[in-house]
Amino acid sequence: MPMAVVQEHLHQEQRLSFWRRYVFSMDHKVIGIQYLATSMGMAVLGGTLAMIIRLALGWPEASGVTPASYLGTVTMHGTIMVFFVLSAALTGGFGNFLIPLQIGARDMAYPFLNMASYWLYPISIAVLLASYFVPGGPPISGWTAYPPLSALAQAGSGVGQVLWLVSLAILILAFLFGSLNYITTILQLRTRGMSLLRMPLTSWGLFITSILSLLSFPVLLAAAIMLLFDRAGGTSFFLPASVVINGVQVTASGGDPLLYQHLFWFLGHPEVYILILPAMGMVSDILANNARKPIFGYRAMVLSIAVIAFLSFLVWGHHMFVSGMHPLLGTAFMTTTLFIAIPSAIKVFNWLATLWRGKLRFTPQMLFAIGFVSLFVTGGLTGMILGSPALNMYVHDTYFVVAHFHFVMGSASLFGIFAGIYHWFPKMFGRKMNERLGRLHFWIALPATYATFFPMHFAGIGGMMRRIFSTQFYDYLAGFQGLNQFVSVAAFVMGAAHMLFLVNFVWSLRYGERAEANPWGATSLEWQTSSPPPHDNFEGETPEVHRWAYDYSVPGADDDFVPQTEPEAAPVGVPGR
Ligand code: HEM
Ligand SMILES: [Cu+2]
Repeated sequence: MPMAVVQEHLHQEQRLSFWRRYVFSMDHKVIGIQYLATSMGMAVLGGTLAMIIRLALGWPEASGVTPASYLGTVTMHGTIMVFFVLSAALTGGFGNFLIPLQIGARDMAYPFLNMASYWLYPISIAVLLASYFVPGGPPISGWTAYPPLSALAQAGSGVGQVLWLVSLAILILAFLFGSLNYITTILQLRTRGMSLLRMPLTSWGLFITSILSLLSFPVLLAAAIMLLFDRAGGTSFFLPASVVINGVQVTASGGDPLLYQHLFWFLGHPEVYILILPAMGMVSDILANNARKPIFGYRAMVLSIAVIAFLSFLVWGHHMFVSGMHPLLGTAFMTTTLFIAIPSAIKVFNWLATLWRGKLRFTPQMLFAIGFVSLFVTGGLTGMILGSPALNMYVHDTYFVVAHFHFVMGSASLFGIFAGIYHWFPKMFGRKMNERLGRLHFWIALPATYATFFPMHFAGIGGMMRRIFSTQFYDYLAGFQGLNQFVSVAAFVMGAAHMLFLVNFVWSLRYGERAEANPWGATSLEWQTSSPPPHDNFEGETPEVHRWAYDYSVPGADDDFVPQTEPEAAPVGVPGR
């Protein structure tokens, strides 16, 4: 863009009304913060539901929860956490805020589409929450919405399930708009010198995630629309010819509920990686920055993100081992599933090698990034057990699975988000978060997270199934009451720790220590502009890139980091980067 045009653009921006600047903004930074703030609100809601679940499992009579309301609570908790908190915060929040800044662009490729993407999100929230106010209340079929339960009004809740499906369809559109934008922006708008293999791993994680979203979410969209037809339009894509509900036979022209499971998990498994790859990228950058060392094995990191993404399309059947699948097919899905352990292990090895003999700085973001690695490993190990059909049969649909995915997805991704917020808060708001409170948050949250989710493995091996309201209905589970009460108390402590984070966030917005442009001594482009950055990110002229993003502690350099904008004459850490 010629200078005159830029000036004119900036001038126009200054004239924009409050509404166009902060509410219906097309600035990727504002949209990123809007996504983040909204997802934090949803996290409070999803967290409150989690506390209700734990209250019911610990003290069923005293909690006031009924079996029917319990199922609604579990469904809303899972749906909110997976789609409305983790997906929205990672791709909507960090994706928007960071991608243009890290690749040296002035904004996204399609700013209007970006604004539309954000505004679909609160609309989908409104539709979802409306299910609390309709006859029959919220849906009860879980975050996976398996038919026939979700397809038959006789079996589940009423309008609530329809609202759930509509809400998800709207949210998927929002995510599709976002992914299209991110992919185009990364492919087309990188600044001079920013080759793909010079991009920070955060941008790589977000880039590959966008490709995953674009290829997998449409499948769920199709499944949701077909399910909507089954439920409200008289079709029977997923309805068996005959089911008996409460002693009454319900007939349909005959479809296949298993078809839905295939469609769901064809999205569902990539979705779990949609929630972990951006966190992996951010954690890589935060570890390198706080160890003052280049990331170990950059190319291997990029490659393993890509391989994980590719394999994630070939493993969905591991969610369906017990659905009557042919043993040979089960073996095939086992093989692809266990293959994912290889790139995952490469990443873990590289993170540890990055820390090895670094000058470690234990900032809150560093602690949460290390916590992420720990939680990912703990959850990944049980993934290997679940990926083997012979072992899976025994623990499928028990609390063992709940433990697995709360470690690997729930907690690890959440820790990645915390690390990201502590790290990029100064860039977003021009102030730092309180470090002491941040460290306290971590040192309560990590042990509480382990205390909450680790014992669930034992409950699962003992046969406690998912989504049951109380262990008291089954003699063989009665012995698990103590364990469940322990878990509930740990969960309350964990919830309280995260409240500390919220207090810190809000307090720091006003009273946090003022941050300069580059408070962490970081190399990537977003740190080479003011905090917060101006409307066009780089004051008219986009920066030129001369090296990769990991020149930390380069021998012979004046400082212990060399920004990506520094010309070649300065020492280069790894030649050719
Ligand atoms: C080494 C990597 C992994 C392996 C081998 C693995 C394997 C499995 C298997 C076999 C199941 C099905 C268990 C059953 O229902 O009987 C499962 C469930 C699950 N996994 Fe993983 N997993 C891995 C990593 C991940 C990651 C990275 C995430 C998320 C970020 C994740 C999230 C989930 C979720 C959400 C479920 C349960 C879904 C449900 O039934 O509601 N997994 N995993
Ligand atoms: Cu999976």
